[in-house]
Amino acid sequence: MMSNALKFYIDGAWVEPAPGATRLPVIDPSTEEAYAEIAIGTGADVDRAVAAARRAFETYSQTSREERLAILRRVLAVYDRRAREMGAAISREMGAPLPFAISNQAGSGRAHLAKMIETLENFRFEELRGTTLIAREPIGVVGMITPWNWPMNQIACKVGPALAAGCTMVLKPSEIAPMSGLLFAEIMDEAGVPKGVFNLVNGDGPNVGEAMSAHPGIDMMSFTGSTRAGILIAKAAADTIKRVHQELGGKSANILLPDVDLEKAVSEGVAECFGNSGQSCNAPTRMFVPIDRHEEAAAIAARAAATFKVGPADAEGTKLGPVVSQIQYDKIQRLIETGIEEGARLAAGGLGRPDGMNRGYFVKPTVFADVTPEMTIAREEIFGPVLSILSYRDEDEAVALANDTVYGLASYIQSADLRHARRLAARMRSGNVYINNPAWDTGAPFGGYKQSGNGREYADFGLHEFLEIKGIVGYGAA
Ligand code: TXE
Repeated sequence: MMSNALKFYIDGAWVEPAPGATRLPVIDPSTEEAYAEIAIGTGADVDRAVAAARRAFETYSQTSREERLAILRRVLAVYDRRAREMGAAISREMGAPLPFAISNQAGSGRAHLAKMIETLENFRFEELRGTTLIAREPIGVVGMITPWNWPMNQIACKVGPALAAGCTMVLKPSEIAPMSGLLFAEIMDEAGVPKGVFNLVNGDGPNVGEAMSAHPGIDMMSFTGSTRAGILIAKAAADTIKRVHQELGGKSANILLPDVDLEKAVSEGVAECFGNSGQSCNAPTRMFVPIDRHEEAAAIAARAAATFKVGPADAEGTKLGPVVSQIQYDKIQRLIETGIEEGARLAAGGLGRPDGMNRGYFVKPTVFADVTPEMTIAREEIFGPVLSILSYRDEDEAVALANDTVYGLASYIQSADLRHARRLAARMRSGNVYINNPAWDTGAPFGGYKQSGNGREYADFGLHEFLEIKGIVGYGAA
């Protein structure tokens, strides 16, 4: 068991929380058993972490590209050495099947760190336009609040660019899945990141998260999580005019054009939707199929869903682990119930746990057919292994329905004709479009239109978020 779980990492040391902290059990979603405890801090811990980060900013902001590269390379080396441990920590805290947690969850953190090293090697911080120098400088102290669904993906895609930019930071990982964040702090420590540059405080949203968002010593908030919390963070941040980067919820459409191999496109669509037990902000949860192929698509999706073996995260052969918590389990059940009540047809799965499983937050892989655009399940983010199949009559209708959502994180297009897919991509009101389910690209900007957030993460797009721009006019005068 991790010895630092009840501590915070502040100013280069593991410290006891300030008086007033409480404790929160960490629950294994596969068993519903508490296997660790963390401390839930208060505003006093935030104050202390921010003070350390502010002091460190004085020197860290002045470091050279080479110094920052050396730090990032050391972080990556330690991260790689502890990658299996990281995968195991993520698997246990949020329920992802162990092999997936190692390769995809821990692996995504590695990929971001490696990409940031490459990005920093080539990044232009300064450019001269006429006599004006445009200088990109670190924004200052960054507050980071991250969720439980892709914990290391989110932490690495914020910490990596912040380090590269010359920022210092205070991270509050999700209190639901905090063990990977604690392990990450150990990695930062072992890698010799200068003291005060990276600080970690555990806590909940209403206290620690709010204190960070409102803190005058924090120059920017970078948040990934629900739209609900994103709004609260932006409001709390408003009085200090800090920059707020938000990566929020989604309800992504997947348009299957009539020319696709339906068997392949539907099965892949199910897999994309159910991956990580449906707990990805960009999951394609609304599948749009031509109206005359609806029955066929529903049958294929039901067959595909049946191949998703549900099981504990550490069991051999598990394809679908539990969802993260009782709260999420209840939310998903409520939405499945609403889907049935509003008249959608269950093609696979449904209410309750899979047969024979009575402990653990296990949800049946569920497919709804005959879903119409106004139904709750077609509008609200479910965040579980639940797919909705909708129909369209012609392409204009497909585009209109796909865009008819408050969210705008991602869209998916399936077509045998790449040129056709490209034309359609231009009509999607979302920050990402995926054509024919491509491999993950850490170089593609990631972020949302509309209520899915603002700002972009990954590679140089992520790095820009943590920079201020200074125009020095007359710099190049003769
Ligand atoms: O998220 P929260 P929850 C969506 C998904 C899910 C729903 C609820 O639909 O079903 O959100 O999940 C911190 N000030 N996503 O309730 O609350 C919190 O401590 C500052 C999509 O678990 O947003 C945690 O660190 N911080 C999403 C983080 O926000 C606050 C990933 C995320 O928790 C806060 C997760 C506050 N007032 C959920 N309230 C994605 N974009 O991928 C909470 N937090």
